[in-house]
Amino acid sequence: MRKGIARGFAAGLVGIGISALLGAAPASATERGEPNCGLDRICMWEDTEFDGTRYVDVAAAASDTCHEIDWWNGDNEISALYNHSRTLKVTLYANDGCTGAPFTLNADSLISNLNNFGFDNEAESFKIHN
Ligand SMILES: [Ca+2]
Ligand SMILES: [Ca+2]
Ligand SMILES: [Ca+2]
Repeated sequence: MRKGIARGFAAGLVGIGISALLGAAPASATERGEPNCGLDRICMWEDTEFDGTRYVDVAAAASDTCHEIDWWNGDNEISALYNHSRTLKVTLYANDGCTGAPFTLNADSLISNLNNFGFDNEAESFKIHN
């Protein structure tokens, strides 16, 4: 479900302000440090570079369960994710109920900008599996 543009616009302004404070030079991954996501957990963020609201922070356990991303707090907003499981994969789905286009992330992997994979602000549900 698509939500209001005003909210996204406001978040964008906040992002610009933070970037300005940090200076012009983009920080490397090591300078920024690890995204804030515990071992054996799967985390997803509203904004690129693991920024904004961390809408998803769940324990990694393999199952057929479809995990819903909340329709207001996360659907079609996820822009970065960290699969901090050493062994399990995560598959995002473009629609609710683990339907629609899938996107799978391998174990122990992270993506700072889902736009690079054509999946920015698309995910609405996910599965954790082997
Ligand atoms: Ca987003
Ligand atoms: Ca979607
Ligand atoms: Ca959802």
